[in-house]
Amino acid sequence: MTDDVPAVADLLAGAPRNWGRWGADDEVGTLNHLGPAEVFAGLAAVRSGRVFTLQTPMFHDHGDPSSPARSAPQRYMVQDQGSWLGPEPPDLPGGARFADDVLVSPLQGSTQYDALGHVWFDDQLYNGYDAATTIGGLHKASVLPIAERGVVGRGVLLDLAGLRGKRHLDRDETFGCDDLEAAAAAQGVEIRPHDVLLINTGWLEFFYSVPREEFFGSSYQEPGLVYTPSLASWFQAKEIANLATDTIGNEVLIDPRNGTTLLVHCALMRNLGLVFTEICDLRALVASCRADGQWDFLYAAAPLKVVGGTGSPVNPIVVK
Ligand code: UVW
Repeated sequence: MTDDVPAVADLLAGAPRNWGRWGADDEVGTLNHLGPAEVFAGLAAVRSGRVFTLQTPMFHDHGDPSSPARSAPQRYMVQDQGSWLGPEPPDLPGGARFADDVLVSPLQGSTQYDALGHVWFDDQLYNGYDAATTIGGLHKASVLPIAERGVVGRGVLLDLAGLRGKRHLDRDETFGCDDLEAAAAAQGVEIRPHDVLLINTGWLEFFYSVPREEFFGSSYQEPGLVYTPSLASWFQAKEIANLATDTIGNEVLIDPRNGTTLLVHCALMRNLGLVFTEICDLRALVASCRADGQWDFLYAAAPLKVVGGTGSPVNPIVVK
């Protein structure tokens, strides 16, 4: 550990936790807030039936906005018409043909759900699970129970870029729960218990407007939530079921005040069991909400059932 960077454990001493709240075996945390009543709350927010999909396109000409710290997703063809034009065509009698390809990608390589065991400190994951249970795949708090459950509820979009009158927030620009409340008030939307909270920083708008190299720069930083004790208390008291943003980490990755990394993940994901969705392409949804003033909707997402997975690519669906 770098000498002048404080320990996350010290910064979060006494911070709120939801460990044990949903039982000693719980692996889905705040998704426990979602049930039939929340599905109906989401359905009640549907007014026009207009559908939005929130995954960023994979292998877009512009590149993928996934973390430069991870290997880039790859896709390659293993069979196409060229296979039949070559010297050893596949043996497929009758004239039918098919194309196949292979995807190799970090599970965090696109818009994604994080498993609750994705980030930890002090050798303990969410709900007190031993960090040794991550070895060889997450044996506890993997993405599988999240995927098996599915996520459906009322979503609310908070337009932080709009609140600050910017196309996108700046690198290192932070916000907290007071700003979330201010955005909701400015937009005239109510944040209700058990909502799925989506936050627009405009960061993907920025990604697609500049060359990828310029976006990531030599040392990558992004705007986002910054930890304060009141932030953790706010999320716990509001009983937010799922946090989704248009950035890679849902937080300012390196805390500009103390140099720690992933402090919000530790406080909200590890301590509270708050489920994170990252790199959401909110551009079309933001444009629509700004135009019609409707900031709540039905939100649904089905991450992939990856046994032991630390996360899963996902294409969340919003219906307004
Ligand atoms: C890390 O950066 C470790 O994770 P995430 O993809 O959740 O931001």
